[in-house]
This record gives sequence, C-alpha cells and structure tokens, in this order.
Amino acid sequence: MGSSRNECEAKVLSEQQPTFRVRRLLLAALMPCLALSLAAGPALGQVNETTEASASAASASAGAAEVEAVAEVEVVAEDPVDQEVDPAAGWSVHVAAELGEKLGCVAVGDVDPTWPGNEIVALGASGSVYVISFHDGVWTHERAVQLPGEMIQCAVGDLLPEVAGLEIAVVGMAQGGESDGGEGAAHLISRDGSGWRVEELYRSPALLHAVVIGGLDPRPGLDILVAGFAEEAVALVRGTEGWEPQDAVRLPGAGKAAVTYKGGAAIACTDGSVVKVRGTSAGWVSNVVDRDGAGRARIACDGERLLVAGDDGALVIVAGGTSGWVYKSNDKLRGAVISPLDGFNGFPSLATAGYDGQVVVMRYTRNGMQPLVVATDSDRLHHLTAGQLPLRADGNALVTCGYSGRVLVVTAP
Ligand SMILES: [Ca+2]
Repeated sequence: MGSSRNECEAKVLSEQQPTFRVRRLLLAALMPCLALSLAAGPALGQVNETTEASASAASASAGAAEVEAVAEVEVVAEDPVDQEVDPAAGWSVHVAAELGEKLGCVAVGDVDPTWPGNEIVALGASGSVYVISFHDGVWTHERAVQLPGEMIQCAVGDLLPEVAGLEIAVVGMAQGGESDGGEGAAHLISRDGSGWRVEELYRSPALLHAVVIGGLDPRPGLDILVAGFAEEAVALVRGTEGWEPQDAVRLPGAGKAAVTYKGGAAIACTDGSVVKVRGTSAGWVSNVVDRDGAGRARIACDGERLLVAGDDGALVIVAGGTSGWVYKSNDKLRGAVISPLDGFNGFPSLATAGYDGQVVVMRYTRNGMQPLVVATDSDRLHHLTAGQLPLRADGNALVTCGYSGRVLVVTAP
C-alpha cells in the first residue's frame, strides 16, 4: 500500500504560498477565537473544487455472519521503559509494548472494563488485535483476538450499550496481507464476562482501510462508516437483525482514513481528495472539500478544521474553503492528531508522525508555529493517536506504532 504514483505531482506549497498565509492558517487552527476574523479576510490559499454526487444505495452483501472468537490470550508483563529523546524539550517516550510484528494502527479507549481507565488497542499485520494496559506501574498486553486477515485501522466507541465498556471496530483484509488482494472485512470486538468476542460486520470487494464510529446517519441508531480500496464509503447500522450496510457513496479514490465532520464524515483518499459525506433523508451526498496532487493518508478534525496528512509529507489544514500546509516531512506522513496535550495551556495541539520515524508536535512560539520532534522510532511509523491513559491523569498522551512493532506512548513535560 502507499502507492507513490502521485508523488511527482505533489504541490510544493512552500514555494507557492507566502509565509504569512501559512501562519494565519496556523493561528486559525490553534485559536478558534481567531478563526472568524481570518475567515472574513481575503481568501487564503487555493479555492477548492466542490463536486456534488448523489447517493447510491448500498448493494454489497452483508457478510454479517458471526465468526469464531479465537481469543487466544497471552498476558505479558514488561518493565516500563522511559527514554527521553530530547532532554531539552522534556518529553518522555514510554515503550508500552514490543509486539514483534508490523503494526498498522493504535486507538485509545476503555475497551476492557475489568481494568480501570483506558487501554491502547494495537493492530498487527498478522491479524492480531492487541489490548495494552498500564496499571501498578507496569505495561501489560494481551492478544485479544486473532483475525485471518491483516488489520489496518480501528476505532473505539460505545457500539453495544448493553455491554460494559467500549467496543472496537476494526477494518482490513478478510484473509491474508494488505498486498495479497481479495476481500476486505470489518469486525466488531467486544468484551463481556466470558472474555473477548468478535463478530464480522461486513465484507467489501477490496481492502477496507478506514473506519469511524458514530453520528453519520440521521436516523436513530448507532452507525459505523467504513471505506477502502473498493473506492466507496459504506454506513453500517445496527438493526434488529444485527449490523447491516445501509448506504454507500462512491469515492474518487481509495479511502485511507475517516473522521467525523460537520454532521457527517470526512474521508482522506488516495487520489489526493478529501471528501465530505453526510446523510440526508434522501440518502447520502458527498462533495470534495480539498484536493491535492499527492495521496491523502490520515485525517483529524477539531469540529471545524480538518488536519490532513499526505504521501508527499505535507500536513495540511483545511478550513473555511481554504487549505495550507503547516509542516512538511521528507517522507510520507501517517499521522494527523488535534488534541489538547500537556504543557500547551489547554490549546489543542497539532501532531503528526510518518515514515521518517518521527513524532512531531507543532509548538506555538513567539515566532509562530515550530515543529518539535518529541519521539523517534527505529522504523517507519504508521499511525498516531492521542488519549487519556492511566499513566498520567493530567492530560492526553500521544500513542504511535509502526513497522518496528513497538507501541510508543509520548507524554509532554
Ligand atoms: Ca479499562
């Protein structure tokens, strides 16, 4: 995955846009109170193409048969490891787990109610779904579920209100690795008194790469949106007969990541577009809210603004019909986070990670935004998220993973 076919087409925004434009977008991203005054000024950056597409009915088969919960559980206790990458900056890096295989995604949430606080979910290329906990000063992990296909991304939410704790929605391959071809699959993982359970929710004609939970469907009920290399987004809604695909909309490229956005979702696509989808009484509608020459890979939202990470290494803010990059890596980016982190006076911080193995936080200084490398790993990083962990009670930590097989937790000074 991660085709480089678009790399040569990537825009060099740093040479095309005056610095002040970027700084104005940065300020808008960090300080919502400034956003209105900026939006009232002259147009910033490019004018985005908008394409309305009518919704199409879902036709894919449900494939919602329950599958066996393997739940091969192994608990490993490890000594906590603390490494300061940049002592001057004071950020700490904790190795929460070394799982010995390429990891695609991490998410944070209270998926195991038998332990207090949130856990980390990590997905392995082998199809393993790991749950990592921190308690009594020690990180532990277990393989909650072993699925037959490589798992790529996951989301945590309360999909089964009758079950304690939160559930995990995971997407990836139905069988084999992401480059093997064949069907994609979405699964729901939950924990009840007898242990971990897994249920197949949906089969796609191709790899499923993106998943986001909740708020997408105007009708009552909980829902999941999945998207992937079949170049469509599909809503899965829980009905009386279980989870069923309800609506689908075509995408201009493969869907790589999704986030809830303005009553619907925004999807980062491999053709360089960011597509907004939302449900209406007549079905789904979609429009392209931003487009770039390079593939888009990860996406975050603070309610108004989108933060998009791309194959060209650009971290781009999309807001008010304009866009501009705030950070540029020399390699592909695979992280987009907007979250309040410690040490930033409650302002949401922007963060990213990528194939250069670096976790970067955008630090607001007197001279504008400055990127700060807060952690490095020995191999490509493939995902970045933020969440509250029992490790610290006073703010969100960054969590990342990738090809090294390590799950890193990064905390501010
Ligand atoms: Ca818990």
